[in-house]
Amino acid sequence: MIEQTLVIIKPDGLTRSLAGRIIQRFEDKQLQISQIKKEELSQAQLREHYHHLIEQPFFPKLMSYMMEGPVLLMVIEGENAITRTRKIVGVTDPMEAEMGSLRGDFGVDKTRNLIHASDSVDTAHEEIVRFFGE
Ligand code: YYY
Ligand code: MG
Repeated sequence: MIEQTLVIIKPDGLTRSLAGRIIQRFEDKQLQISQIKKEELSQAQLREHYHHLIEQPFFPKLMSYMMEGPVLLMVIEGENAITRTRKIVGVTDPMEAEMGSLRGDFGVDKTRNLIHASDSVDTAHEEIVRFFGE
């Protein structure tokens, strides 16, 4: 099934000039960019996006990381895009992520893990609407 998913290249992905290589990985696997924009996320947007994590001890660290600078927001589209994008990105902790995945190759630690990708059909829809509108 053709799906859309939301990907965010986190601030260090841009300051480290990794955007081109990250996008290449998606394109290599026949996933296409359907929308893209560079933006600084506000505290309010981030609290909404990470609402399920607000009570976590790492939440303040996550917020300051995500506000270090602008991010690149993308809607990625293709066959089974949600699952395939998560696979290309790798698991949350870069130490656990497979080599060859983006987090495995470029992630720093559990917070500085470079990329966000939606985790289900429902969250993908919710997150695309949140950042790009209907
Ligand atoms: O979906 P994914 O990004 O792989 O992980 P989540 O469990 O949804 O957590 C979202 C986000 O929170 C994660 O990408 C970094 C941050 N985080 C953290 O800073 N420290 C942790 N121990 C766990 C998650
Ligand atoms: Mg998640």
